[in-house]
Amino acid sequence: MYHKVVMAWLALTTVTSLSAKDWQVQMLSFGDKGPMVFEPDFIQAQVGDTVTFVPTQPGHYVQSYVTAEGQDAWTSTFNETYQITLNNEGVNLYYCPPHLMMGMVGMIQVGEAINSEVIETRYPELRDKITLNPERVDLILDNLK
Ligand SMILES: [Cu+2]
Repeated sequence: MYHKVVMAWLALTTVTSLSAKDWQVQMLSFGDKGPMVFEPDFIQAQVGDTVTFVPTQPGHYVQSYVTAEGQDAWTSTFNETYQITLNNEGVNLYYCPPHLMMGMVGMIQVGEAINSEVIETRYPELRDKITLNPERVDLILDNLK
């Protein structure tokens, strides 16, 4: 009996470690951290995972700002459920264009943050456009440290 349980557990963990994960990111006009947010706003993913942006509340879309090397840039349309596949290691920074001013920004790290210098170089230009509570977005970038 014990042997059977262990074998079942081994089979289950093997399947889990081999299968890619789909991360769900909600686009919200009001979330746990305030107005105009992606939830969660930071994901630590692995190569092969997918991310689905879900228009839980209307009026949002998602566009990449900096992508990992080899990762295609992306832009969805308003209120679209949009999925990307993470084929490359590195960090992806993205935002909701109509609400960038309000700090609607998110970040996806895939494996190691091998392009963190590119993110840090390009972030100030994005941050300059955020007028409401840019400190909230700084906290997202702190995940790189
Ligand atoms: Cu938005």
